[in-house]
Amino acid sequence: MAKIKYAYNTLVYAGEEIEQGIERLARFGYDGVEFVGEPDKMDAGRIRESLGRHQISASSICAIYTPDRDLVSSRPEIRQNAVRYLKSCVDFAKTLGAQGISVTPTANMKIHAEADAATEWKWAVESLREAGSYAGEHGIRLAVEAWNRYENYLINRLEQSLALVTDVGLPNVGCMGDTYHMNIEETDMAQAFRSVGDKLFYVHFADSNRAAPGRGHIDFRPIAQALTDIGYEGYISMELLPPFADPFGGVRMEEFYDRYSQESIEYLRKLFQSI
Ligand code: LER
Ligand code: MN
Repeated sequence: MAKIKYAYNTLVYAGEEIEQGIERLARFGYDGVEFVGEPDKMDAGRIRESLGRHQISASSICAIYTPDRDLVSSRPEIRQNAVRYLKSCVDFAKTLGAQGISVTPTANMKIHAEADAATEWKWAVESLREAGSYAGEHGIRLAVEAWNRYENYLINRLEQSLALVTDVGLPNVGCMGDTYHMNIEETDMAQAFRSVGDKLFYVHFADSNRAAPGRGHIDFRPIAQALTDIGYEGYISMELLPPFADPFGGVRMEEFYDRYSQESIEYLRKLFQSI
């Protein structure tokens, strides 16, 4: 049985002190905590101390790509700003002891290209190579996450993530799948995970409606089987978000705190034990 580790993206724990989220995840038996990538707004030293106290690790940094942090902007200063931002996330990850950072070339919710496909691809490769080299020097991995077509136009499926990762050509730059997006974009989610193989660095789990696994209509069994078969030993991080058009608006919904945190890990432990 593959040694899967479980994490939870604290992005959804809006409106509470980060220590509360760390304590909750440790209490429910999670291995890791995923942190929002806003290093300037967070006290890394305090978080590190809290992680130590609760004996839980930092799994990854969920980088936030605003329009001025766009790795494939047509404006070189914006691409540079995005690389600078990623480097600051590398420093943040290192302080917390996190292994990696999620990456999406293009800003969140950007659905139109600014140049022809070949030019944008070149910008993506260049930006990722620069950020990836810096990350590599610090022992941090970058995971290129595919997002659905309504949130992003460049990388929608794992095969595109793998193509970009191959062109970047750095050992610490790999792929990342999120079952919410994959349910929209992939023909066969389990097969998509298999085809990435050992280049799979990180995984987000959510059901079809972005609620806790088991509360929508995704069949997680073939996915768990695929992850087991490819020997995936990284984190599965729950990234659960409210059922709104703007899920990142910070709306507080009670079930996403204790209830979904507990339910998700119980559901997945039972599933992986049965594989
Ligand atoms: C965006 O939809 C996503 O899946 C996240 O991992 C980043 O916030
Ligand atoms: Mn995700």
